[in-house]
Amino acid sequence: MAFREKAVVFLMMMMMTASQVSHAAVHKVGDSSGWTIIGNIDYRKWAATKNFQVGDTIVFEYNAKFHNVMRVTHAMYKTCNASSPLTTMTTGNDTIKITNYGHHFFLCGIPGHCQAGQKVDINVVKVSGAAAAAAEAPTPTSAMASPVPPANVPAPSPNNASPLMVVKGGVGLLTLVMALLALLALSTPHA
Ligand SMILES: [Cu+2]
Repeated sequence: MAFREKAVVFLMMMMMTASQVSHAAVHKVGDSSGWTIIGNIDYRKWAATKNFQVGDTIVFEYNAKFHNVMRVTHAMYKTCNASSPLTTMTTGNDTIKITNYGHHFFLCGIPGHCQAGQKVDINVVKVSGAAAAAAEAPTPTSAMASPVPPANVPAPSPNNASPLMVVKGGVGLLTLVMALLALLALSTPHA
């Protein structure tokens, strides 16, 4: 593997690490109010203020005597149909880990509650550009195990392909910084 390719792999690993860190958010439905019909909480508004990502966790906190959480289809969500939910949760502190993009519809199955507004549409929007590519790329396990070239490989010479080529037509300062970091990390063992 050429030095430049190693730099690219390393760069992608760093970007994935960065995106994983920033993705692991926990969203409590209704914030401090939780999952309820008291106070006419606008869960549509609540959801609109959030940036849901794959890997995030959704928490429904409520009094299990009065409410539950049903995951339903879009049609059921629209009509508040609680007759055949995809899943039903009843602990009062239910967590759902988002594993895929798209809409995730939930409602309270207690009669009248969904009609009163106890329903939420968690829309996980696909992120665009480099972040998405990094997030979706398979984990390079072997590269992760040994990102440093073997000792018998000559150290990269100054006229070797520069990682700066990687960011040609680039995606900004962050990428440039990461490329430089990757270069540093790759060259250090040979210094
Ligand atoms: Cu309810």
